Amino acid sequence: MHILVLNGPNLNLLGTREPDVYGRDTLADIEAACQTLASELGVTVAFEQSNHEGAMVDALHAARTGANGVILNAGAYTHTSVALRDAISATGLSVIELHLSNTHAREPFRHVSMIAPVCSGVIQGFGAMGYGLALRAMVAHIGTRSA
Ligand code: CA2
Repeated sequence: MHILVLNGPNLNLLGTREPDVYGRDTLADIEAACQTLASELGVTVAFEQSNHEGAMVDALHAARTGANGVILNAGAYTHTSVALRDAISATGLSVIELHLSNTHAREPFRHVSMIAPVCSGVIQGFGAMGYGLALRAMVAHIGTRSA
C-alpha cells in the first residue's frame, strides 16, 4: 500500500513562525515521523510539498496510478480551490483532508472547505500528530474499502 502525503502553500515554513498556531515541528520532522509510522504499519509514504496550485493538481493526477490514497493538507487552497476539488473527484482516490489547526476555531474564511465534500474524511486541530492519525485512518480505511 502506497500513500501520498501532499502539502500545500507555505507549509514549507513550518517550525519557523506562528508556533502557537502550527506548532514547532518542521515539515521535515513531520515527514520523518510519518516514515517511521509507515514502516510500522507496513506501508510506504511519499511526502511532497508545493506552493503552486497547478503542481498540486498534477501531483493528484500522478497519484491516480501510483498511490492507494492521499493525505492532503491543501493549506489556504482548501478554502479557494475548485481545481483541487475537481482533481480529487477526477482521481477517484480516497483523500483525507488534514489541517494542523482547527480551522473552525479561526477566521470565518477558513470555515469553508472547497474540498471536504469530495474527501473521505477530515482530521484537524491536532497539530503534527494529525499526520499520524491520518495515516492510521487511511490504512484502516483503504483496508476496509478493498475488503
Ligand atoms: O492548519 C492547517 O494545516 C492549514 O492548512 C494551514 C494553512 C492555512 O491557510 C489553513 O487555513 C489551515 C497555512 C499554512 C501556513 O503555514 C505557515 C507556517 C509557518 C509560518 C506561517 C505559516
